[in-house]
Amino acid sequence: MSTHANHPWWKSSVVYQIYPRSFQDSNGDGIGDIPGIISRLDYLQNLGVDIIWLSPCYASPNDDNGYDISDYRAIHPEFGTMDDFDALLEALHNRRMKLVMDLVVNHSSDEHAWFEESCQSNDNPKRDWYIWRPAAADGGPPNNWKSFFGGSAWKHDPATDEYFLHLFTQKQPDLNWENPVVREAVYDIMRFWLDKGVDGFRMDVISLISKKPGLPDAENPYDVMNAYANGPRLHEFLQEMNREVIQHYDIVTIGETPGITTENAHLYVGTDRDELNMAFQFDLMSLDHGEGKFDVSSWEPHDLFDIFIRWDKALSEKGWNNIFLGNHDFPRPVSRFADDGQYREESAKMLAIFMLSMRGTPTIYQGEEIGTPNTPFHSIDEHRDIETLNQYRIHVDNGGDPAAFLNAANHAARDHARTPVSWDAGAGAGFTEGEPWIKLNPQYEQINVAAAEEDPNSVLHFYRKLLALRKAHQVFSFGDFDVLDAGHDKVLAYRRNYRDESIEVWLNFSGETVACNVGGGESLIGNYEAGAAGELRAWEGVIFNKRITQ
Ligand code: TEU
Ligand code: CA
Repeated sequence: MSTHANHPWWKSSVVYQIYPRSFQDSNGDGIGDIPGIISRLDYLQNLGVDIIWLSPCYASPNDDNGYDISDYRAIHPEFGTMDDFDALLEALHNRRMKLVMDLVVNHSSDEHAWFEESCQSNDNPKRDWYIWRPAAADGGPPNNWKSFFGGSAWKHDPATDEYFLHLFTQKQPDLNWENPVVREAVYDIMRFWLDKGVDGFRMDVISLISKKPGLPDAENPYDVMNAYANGPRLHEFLQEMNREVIQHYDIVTIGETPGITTENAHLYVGTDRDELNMAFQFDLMSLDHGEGKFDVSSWEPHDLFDIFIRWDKALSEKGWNNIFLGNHDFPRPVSRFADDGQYREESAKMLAIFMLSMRGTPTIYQGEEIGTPNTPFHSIDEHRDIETLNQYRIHVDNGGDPAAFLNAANHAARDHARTPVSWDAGAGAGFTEGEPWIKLNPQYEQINVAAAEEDPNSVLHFYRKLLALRKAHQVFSFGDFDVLDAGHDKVLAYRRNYRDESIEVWLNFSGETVACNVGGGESLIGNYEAGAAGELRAWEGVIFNKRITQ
């Protein structure tokens, strides 16, 4: 294995995200859990990933599936015990793998003891831990801010006759980061997990923690990605967090950052900033959004290419990119960006080549490695996500057509990513022996891990080969990224160079054979047998060896 002198470990790592509710159930209650994860560690190790990012597994009333935390130091009993957690961490470390936890501290649950105390009276010691304001002059909410999930961002508390701020659901009150005692409490939580040995944090909506002084009306309150992000004290808080906690551990920090742009991103992840290591961009999320995400608009492949090209330019020299095509908030990449029908396998492999041949740290979301497609939802009752349920109600209350909403949700809903991993063709898809908490992907009898293991040409085996290739050659993680003149607007081509290594990547984002400038040469990996120069077949992806020592 090559060494990576002068590069921190997380730059040459590949992350795999686990959404614990939907990964593997071990006790038949239909809900994924930590013992279930432990039972699949051989699979993850054989896949070739290095870091597991675990979505929240803390105590939570599950209004937003764990992104509403009622005790930051406890494991949700549905997921197991603290002993189970410790066993998971140890089992990962024994495999020389790492564990990144989700840190959700823009808000807590309204069932957190801090908030319960904060509600007790207008002058209790924890009142100032959250953001309380009296009604506006007209008796309504204090300002025009909107929740990310629809409706006002303020909820009235009759007992103390004030409103509290919640940028997400009503059960996710925003913490008041202006209060230094709150910040210290957050740092303590971080130390608690780091002292156990966890290897870093993915920080939920960390771009929202600093609110604009005086909480003025937003110019466009519906532009939630921008209106509430990048507050004036944000970077002061992140630098303080770095000084107080991060710099004392050898960890990775990944910001989830709505409102980040290629212009302001270096403020978060610039090597000279002492804040975070990487950040999730949101351009990819809004790629197909019209008036919001349930208004699906069309896009062209070059819109997608531009996003990755711009982000590489913005960060790769003086920061670092996180490369991803999906997560628990997105529909499935093969359905969204490629073809989940006739060319499902080819196009899923092409997307894998794309993601795993870029500069940056790639993050694979569970199920992507078998090319899992979206799940058709036939009625609102099949949906579980609070975002979809809220927006549906708002849409219908405003006289909108329910069928139109459901159609949009079949493209955009977060539940596509949250249907369980399909492990085998048995009842419960090998995910559960009970009744799953959300419907299974209806194609699980054909598209599942066991079937993919049997088929040497499967998407899964392709991921394994690509991950091994990426690990063997530093050019994948660190090489320059030079976009080539592909000669066709649905083809992306780039050259990667690092020291004495050089590769060329060609990707056809269309279901047609297209004429383009592809040359030829020795292919390191591709989703078809070697082809003719001058053309790429439907969804073809290929990496040429321009100069590599094997
Ligand atoms: O998501 C942040 C975020 O910006 C989301 O609101 C995103 O815009 C939304 O999913 C679009 O549909 C994080 C978590 O990833 C998400 O699961 C949580 O619901 C949210 O924070 C609140 O904690
Ligand atoms: Ca379970």
